[in-house]
Amino acid sequence: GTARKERAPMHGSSDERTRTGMSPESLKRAFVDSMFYVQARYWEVATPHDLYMAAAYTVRDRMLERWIRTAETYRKADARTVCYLSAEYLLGPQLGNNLINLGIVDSARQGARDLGIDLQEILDQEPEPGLGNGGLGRLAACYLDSLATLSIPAIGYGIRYEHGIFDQKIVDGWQVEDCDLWLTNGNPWEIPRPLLRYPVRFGGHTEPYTDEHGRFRVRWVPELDLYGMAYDTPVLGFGNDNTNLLRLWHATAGRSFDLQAFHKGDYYGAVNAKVGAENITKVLYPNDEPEVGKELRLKQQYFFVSCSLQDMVRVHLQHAPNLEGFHERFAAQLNDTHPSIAVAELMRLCLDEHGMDWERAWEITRRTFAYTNHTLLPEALETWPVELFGRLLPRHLEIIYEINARFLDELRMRYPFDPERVARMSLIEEGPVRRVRMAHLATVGSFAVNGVAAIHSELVKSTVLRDFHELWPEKFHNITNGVTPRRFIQLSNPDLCGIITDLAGPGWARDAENLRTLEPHADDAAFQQRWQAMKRAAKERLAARIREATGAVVDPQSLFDIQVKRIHEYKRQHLNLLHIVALYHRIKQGTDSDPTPRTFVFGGKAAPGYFMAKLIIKLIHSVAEVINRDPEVNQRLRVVFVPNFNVKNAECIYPAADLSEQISTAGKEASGTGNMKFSMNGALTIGTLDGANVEIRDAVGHENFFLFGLTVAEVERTLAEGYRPWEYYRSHDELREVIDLLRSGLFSHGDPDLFRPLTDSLLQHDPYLLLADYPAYVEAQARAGDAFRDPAGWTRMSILNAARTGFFSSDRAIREYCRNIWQVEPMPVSLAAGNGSVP
Ligand code: NBG
Repeated sequence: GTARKERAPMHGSSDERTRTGMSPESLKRAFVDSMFYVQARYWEVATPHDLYMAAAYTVRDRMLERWIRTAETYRKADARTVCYLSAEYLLGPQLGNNLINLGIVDSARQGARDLGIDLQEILDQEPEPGLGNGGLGRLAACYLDSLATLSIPAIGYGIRYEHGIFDQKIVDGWQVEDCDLWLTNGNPWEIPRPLLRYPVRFGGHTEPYTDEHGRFRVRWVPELDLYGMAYDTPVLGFGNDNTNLLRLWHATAGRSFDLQAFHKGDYYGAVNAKVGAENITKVLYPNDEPEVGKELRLKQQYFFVSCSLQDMVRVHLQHAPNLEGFHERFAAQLNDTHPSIAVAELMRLCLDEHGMDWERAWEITRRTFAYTNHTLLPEALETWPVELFGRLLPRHLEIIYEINARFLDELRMRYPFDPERVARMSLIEEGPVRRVRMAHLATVGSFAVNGVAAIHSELVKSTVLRDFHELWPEKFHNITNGVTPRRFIQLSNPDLCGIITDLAGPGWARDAENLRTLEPHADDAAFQQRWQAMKRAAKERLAARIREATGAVVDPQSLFDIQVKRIHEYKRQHLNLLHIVALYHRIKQGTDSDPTPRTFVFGGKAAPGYFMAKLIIKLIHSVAEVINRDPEVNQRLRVVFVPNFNVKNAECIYPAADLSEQISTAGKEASGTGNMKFSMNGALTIGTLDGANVEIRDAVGHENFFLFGLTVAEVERTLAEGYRPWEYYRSHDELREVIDLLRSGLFSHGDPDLFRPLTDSLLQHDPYLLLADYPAYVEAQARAGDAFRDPAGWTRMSILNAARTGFFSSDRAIREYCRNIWQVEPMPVSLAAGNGSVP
């Protein structure tokens, strides 16, 4: 009834601008329309999910003209395009972000209010599109946002996982994984393209033959083929009209193999093969630092890379007669080694499918790709057993052998007396199990290699790719990571956004250097009050969320000391715990000298097969249980674990932090990006000289950062000299008491064995040097606690942190990629230039 009346007026209008207008009135009408025509619901029975879907379709309609104009503009201009190849995109909820980028948050809120709906309730309905593990996937999502905002022609290519990163439940203090179901209720942001499909082949063998020109060629006779189908999602820029494309591939069964099986009468066998094909895009591998050797993972990698390159080839051939010039049309960024099989696949396409000769194919390939390294951890560097590789991708293994043979010839010529170096640089690792080294393939097949923070890029050059740096010094770059201020300030922290808007005007988020306008106010009492109120409100919101999620009550006046990130021994959540137990111990002993009340917040997922990480989660809960229940302690200390840390939860956490824990062992965290999100929202950092912490500290000022711990050089020296953690335990009384408490059963209902694997590892090996860094960490924590008791001093430091972190905007990072690596120019899209009608 009401729905119909609401809808009536707009049918009188013939103007498309009205149909997709941005006023509260137009939005309202379109929303009611979507409820009717897309959701097929009437008002009285609409569920909250229906409201969300109707809102999402309303917003999506408003994105399409920009999207289509953008595609048209890029195509007409024949623009050089960035292709970002990434196995992960941790997008986070879309609705709120799209409202911001369209500039219609206020209109939407007003329209919703007129209909008696709270916009926030609609936003809360959106499931998390968790197509990534952590920093690497979230970085890809920030980069898509910046590429669109900077008007750079770009396509994100990836995998449409049916199940993204698992949902984390906590049962009795242990992590339990639950299947992620983000697609079950439909995904309004994607547009399926059933006709945009490419065949992808696996297995079989290769055969030599002579082509019609009498040239030697190789034909791949695969055993299995399937299809990749495109699902497209628009990516809006902020403050411009550019809207880029995120194209994710979904696997469906091919035809040839199952026809055979059907003909043989093996019906179930045929159906099974189909199911097997579709498994490829079923689930994201839940390890942030990849687990090597998993066959399905290699299939996923090749699958999405092959679809993406075939798509790029199709586009290229719309403008050109052959693959000459492919590298001029595209710059393809390899987001870590996951897509590095692209080097062999582009060679295969050039050689086998387009009849090119080797030299030319190699030239084009090497000028197309650039590679970003995201980790130095030896266990995370991807290698594939040659046997597995050859079984799945026989033609690619041949091509890799040929690339390697030519490369090694070059090396032998250059280093005639250094066969060890030649062996070190080979694409193939020799040994009982021979393996393909994907980082070497990516490095050899790319025109540029970059690390993700200054210190990390130096370490890439001096450690994992040292020989390659000596050979090609000019190939190596640093591009320090960045994060988008749209999602991580404007969307997450509306009060901070209000403060900056008052100083710098609306649209400040197009240039994060506008944050500097905060700086002159750092000591202004009235401004400080406003700042404190902003923090306070964010802390209250988080406190409410914590209560809802865990039942725990925390005091927003206390120092919020937060560590949220994947759980990993190198990230040292257990070092944080050692400090917490030390504070507990002091209070119980009556020797406490730091009366600052603190709330310790943890969040993060552990890889399902990573026992130590899961034990750390259990220990957090166990320590929390003892501390939070003890009236002698819980006035001063509280410990909480926020379950299921993801982008959605993160948006509520970063603004509420006073202190950001960035305490990895120096040399282990490539960059970190949470560190940037915290600092931009006015948290102070307690951290080591690792990853981007180094640059954050330089940017915000050393006096506004709590530094502690061994440097990379000191870590190396300590290990080289034969590190004996036991000696730190013996000689440091408090450290010994803390570890003994963990071993006493106090935190495990009397069971002294529960946390033994952790304490044993610390006392026997301690590969991440927690004990060596413990005294310095506790001392830095004491400084932080003292500083917090001076609100004006703390607030000043908080303001300066936010004011000086504009450098860590992903816009800056993307500008550097454009200039130093991709050589690509902006191509602004103007809606006004079109005739304004839908084509
Ligand atoms: C991660 C690093 C982080 C870094 C992100 C983004 C992998 C392999 N690496 O330190 O651990 O911030 O990449 O660059 O996920």
